[in-house]
Amino acid sequence: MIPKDHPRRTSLEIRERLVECFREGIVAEQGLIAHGRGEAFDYLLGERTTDIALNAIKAAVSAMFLATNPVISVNGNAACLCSKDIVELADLTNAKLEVNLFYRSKKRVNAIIDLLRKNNAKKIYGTEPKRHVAIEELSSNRRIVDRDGIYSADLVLVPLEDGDRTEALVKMKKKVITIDLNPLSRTAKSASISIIDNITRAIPLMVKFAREYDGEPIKFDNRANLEESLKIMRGLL
Ligand code: PTJ
Repeated sequence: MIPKDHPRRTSLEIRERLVECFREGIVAEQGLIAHGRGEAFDYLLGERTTDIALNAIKAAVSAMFLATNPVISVNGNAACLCSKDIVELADLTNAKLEVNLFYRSKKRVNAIIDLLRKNNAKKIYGTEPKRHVAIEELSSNRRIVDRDGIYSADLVLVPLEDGDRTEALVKMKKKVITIDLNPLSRTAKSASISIIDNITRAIPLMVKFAREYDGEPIKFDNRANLEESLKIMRGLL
């Protein structure tokens, strides 16, 4: 359908994949709209991983290795676009995988679990109601978390997130890493490490860096990271 020589082929293929995942019940309708917002910011970044994002990626991977109980929170868009690499990143960093949805339904949780399993995920948290606990500060469905997963984690990777939960997790004294193309979002501003990049580029790079990581902790200043990312966008404008 998309010509091989189309100059915007990668971007159009990502859209096709999201539509396919929407039809399979993995991505929420709203996930398609959220992606469109992301695309607009990606355009301003020049649709590439900037050096500043690469620094954030390295700091994030190092923090995951150094955490005691890291968890990767998986939503519809993340599962659709990066399941294989998410599972590999979890394996390499010894992180747990937890399905946590804003537009939660049992059907979508199951569709996402199936996709993760197809990509070799073993244990997946967030699926058994008897282990669910609520994050008190939150009123959205994201408040439902696994007591042995996000609830007890010291670090949570939350790609494509809404600001409320990031703020709540930070209040719970957890380190929060996000991947969000919008450096102005509440999520990006409140996270400990914000990777301002497209998840489709960021997660494979996290896997690559995790394979090479030498164990050295990496210092990181998120405020400077966001300012630099905005500067790059302003430059392109
Ligand atoms: O699967 P669910 O039910 O948990 O729902 C997932 C969505 C994404 C619909 C939900 O979390 C949502 O509504 O998110 P928001 O509040 O729209 O925030 C999504 C953020 O991710 C926005 O700041 C977008 O700019 C950003 N974003 C969208 N696509 C990408 C992205 N960031 C990185 N890579 C992308 N491909």
